[in-house]
Amino acid sequence: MDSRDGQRPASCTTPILVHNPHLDGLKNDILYHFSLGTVTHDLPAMFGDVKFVCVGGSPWRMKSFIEYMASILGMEDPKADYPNICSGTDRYAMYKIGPVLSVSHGMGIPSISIMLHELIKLLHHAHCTDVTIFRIGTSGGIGLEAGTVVVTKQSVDSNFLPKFEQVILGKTVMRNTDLDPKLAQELLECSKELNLFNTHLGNTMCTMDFYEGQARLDGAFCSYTGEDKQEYLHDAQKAGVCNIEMESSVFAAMCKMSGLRAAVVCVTLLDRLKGDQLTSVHEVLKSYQQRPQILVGHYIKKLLNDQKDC
Ligand code: R2B
Ligand code: URA
Repeated sequence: MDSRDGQRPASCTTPILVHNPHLDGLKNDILYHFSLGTVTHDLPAMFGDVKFVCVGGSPWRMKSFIEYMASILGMEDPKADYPNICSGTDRYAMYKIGPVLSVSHGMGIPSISIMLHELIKLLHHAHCTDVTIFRIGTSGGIGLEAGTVVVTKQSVDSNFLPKFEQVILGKTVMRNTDLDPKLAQELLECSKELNLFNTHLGNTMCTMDFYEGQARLDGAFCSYTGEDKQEYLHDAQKAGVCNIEMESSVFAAMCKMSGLRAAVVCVTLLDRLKGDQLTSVHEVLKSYQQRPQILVGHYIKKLLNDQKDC
């Protein structure tokens, strides 16, 4: 890959945008859920060099991602126990190695949305430029073998529409869920180079719930039949939905508003046309969860190597 394809030329830097006139009036912007702040921490010194951010649900997985990045970038320190930068709180965990930041976001739209507000402000206060962000995670596949990686083309809602609805002052505001098509293509190329697992480009349905919201028959409540479920999932498939998860829509919307190049890379843990319960053994699920990390890790390593060669 030509580094010029992956990143903007040095002469044309893209800042991280916030759209909030009230922020200028804050003497100390407290990023409460990170336990960081603009007065208590030197954010430009701590984060000014960040070029890649990877976010994912579990704190444990985000620590293992930074350990993996350290190993593939040759930045591993056998004595280092990568410290959690947000150790003052147990809401989110954050790790950093060189230009790579890894942050957990919990489950669901409200949780990732709070994290992204503070992450975007953090990158803005740190004067970061040209940042690429990835959500790596798990999902339920539709008509795909378990373990398939899906790079999201468009994040769609439960009616298969590419939008995220945010309620502001009691009014519903529609936000666009476009992701960077070039970044998605570059990730697919990386997957071909790796040749380790199947990777698809497709739409991702983002839901508000894991059970009824994803047409499962095994929640505490269920008011529909197995046939209703199959019909809904087949309709989703016809609309180009390859997988279902719970954060991509607000992730796409917020990244677009802030000028972050963004991609969603999720592995499927099961084929929802065949069942609802996660029956694979722990080791198999763990190895599936490493696949988005391997793909994004390869992409980051390649871009950093291309830049060194320039
Ligand atoms: C995927 O997996 C989680 C639910 O198990 C949720 O955070 C998601 O998007
Ligand atoms: N995550 C989801 O949101 N759904 C699944 O089916 C599996 C993982």
